[in-house]
Amino acid sequence: MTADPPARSFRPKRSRPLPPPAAWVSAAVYVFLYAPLLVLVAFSFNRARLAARWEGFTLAWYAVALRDQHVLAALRNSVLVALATTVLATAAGTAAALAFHRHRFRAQGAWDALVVIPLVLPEIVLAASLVLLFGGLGLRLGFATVVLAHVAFSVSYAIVVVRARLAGFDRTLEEAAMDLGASPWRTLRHVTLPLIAPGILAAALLVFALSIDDYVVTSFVAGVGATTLPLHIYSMVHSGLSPEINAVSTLLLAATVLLLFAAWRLEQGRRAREAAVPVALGLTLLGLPFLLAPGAMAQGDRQLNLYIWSNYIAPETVRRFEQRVHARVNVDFYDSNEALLAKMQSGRVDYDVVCPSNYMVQILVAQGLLRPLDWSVLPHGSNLDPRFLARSFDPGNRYSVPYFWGTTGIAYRKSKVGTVDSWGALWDPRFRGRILMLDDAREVFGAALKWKGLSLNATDPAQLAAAQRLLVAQRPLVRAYNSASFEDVLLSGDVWLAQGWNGQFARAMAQDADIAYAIPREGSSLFIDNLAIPRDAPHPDLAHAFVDFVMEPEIAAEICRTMQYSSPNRAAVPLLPRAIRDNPAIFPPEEVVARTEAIEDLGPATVLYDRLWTEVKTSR
Ligand code: N2P
Repeated sequence: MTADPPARSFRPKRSRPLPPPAAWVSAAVYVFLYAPLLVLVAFSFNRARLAARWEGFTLAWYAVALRDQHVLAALRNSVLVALATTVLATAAGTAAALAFHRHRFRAQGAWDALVVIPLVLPEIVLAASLVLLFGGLGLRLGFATVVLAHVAFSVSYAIVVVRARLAGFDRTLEEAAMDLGASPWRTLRHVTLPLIAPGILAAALLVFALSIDDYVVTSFVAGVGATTLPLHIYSMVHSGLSPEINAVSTLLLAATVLLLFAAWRLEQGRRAREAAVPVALGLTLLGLPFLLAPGAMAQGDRQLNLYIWSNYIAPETVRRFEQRVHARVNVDFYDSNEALLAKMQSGRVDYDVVCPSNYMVQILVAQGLLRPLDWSVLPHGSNLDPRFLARSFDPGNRYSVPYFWGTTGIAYRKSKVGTVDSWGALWDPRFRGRILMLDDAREVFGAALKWKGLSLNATDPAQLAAAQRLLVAQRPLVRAYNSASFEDVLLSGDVWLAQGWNGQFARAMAQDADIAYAIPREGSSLFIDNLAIPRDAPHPDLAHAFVDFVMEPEIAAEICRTMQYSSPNRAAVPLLPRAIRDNPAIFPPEEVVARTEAIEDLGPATVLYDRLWTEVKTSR
């Protein structure tokens, strides 16, 4: 008889206190690991709308989150995906672990390695390969692909955990059962499985926790209607940080911690009963969406899937449309035309309305990815300003209607940099580490080209090489390349000069008088971003209804007022407050517009831009 099971014999008998320096370092590591989470939890109880300052305790954000149908639907999707993943991955993992335990395969070492590689494989690689695989198989991205992908990345964990349990398993018990006449199946059911049950349960809980909060893989394989909570939280971040996100994140955190705690107890060899309380609590938290919104899934039959630039539509506008047509709107966001193109080219997404910029309309049309509009159901099109119609990228507006237009320029902190009127300011070494550039090949090259008096549609390799040299030289000055929240980084004071798009800067200026916006004297880019309907849109009628809706003067005015990009809707302009109508950052005077240039589709030269841009970003 041995006193200790082998797994425990490594443990020191008594715990000895750490020597002080080690204790300090350990403490610092724990603070580093957990301080952000504690801040998030604390701020989920903060009364203030803008999370930065403590203004007193409230539970209101939890109430807001638990009433938000979108949050509940996303949470419900997450739970369903995690449950399905848990069942599949745990079953497959257990079977594999048993096979490994019973048989020695030829080249066993290689098989062992193949099982653990997915644990260390960069998630992004797995994500990209799954998209390719699903595309090749002709699978439509949705709930099923998310589950398959989650099984793919979590099954290894299940195998490893169950195998660990099997390592201490006494095979003679199985042999005894068989000697006494039990069939292999009976032996499995009555001897093997009960003995390794804690391991299986631990594996199941781990798989559940991994699946419920996965972002990277899910974002690749989700498609419309399968938005999970992590994806939804990320999209909420795009339309402005709110304490509601902290509340939802805290709930998710609590559920995950409880389940992991239960898994850990089981792994320690505790009996299943001892893990019951944390499991029950964790599952109750995750069950909230089913209790609170029993109908959330069912109302999915009439829905519109909108894929649009971040900071381009306010939640209240979306809600207004939902109420008007009694349908649900799923909104996903992107921050570059190229991201939109990649999604559309994957060919298996169900978006009904998208928002490409001028040159991207042309590319999408050329690739046959857009559906001609039915102008007979777009009566409010007459409100549009003819200056933005019939442009070269879509001469007869067969495929697109202008939604916003605007400029790319520089916003800056006056108190730190004085006045700015040239792209050259973004190369000023005095502002090292205080400069932000868009994360956008065409815009960033555009800035360098314009600064040197060239066209931002240059295709001459020598000119592009010169622009690349400038950008490589600028790289050490650049704090970040960011197309999503460039105005926030300016507001926070981390950055003093930012290249970016006018609307978000106009909103920042309204919050902080020290911020100014300049369209450099060398000229800049002008964009017209348009609504269009993808060729395979599943709900073209609702899509047309939405496109017409946003062209109504009141709605167009609301969109312009809330997002502060420039409206191409002639009838909306008089409805805007003076502060917006007369703001030159939003509606620049004619002479400024005259020195802008639109980004155009450059055909084959695009590849050159992509290559040069990747080199800039990876240069040191
Ligand atoms: C909105 C970005 C504006 C789009 N986040 C520029 N085409």
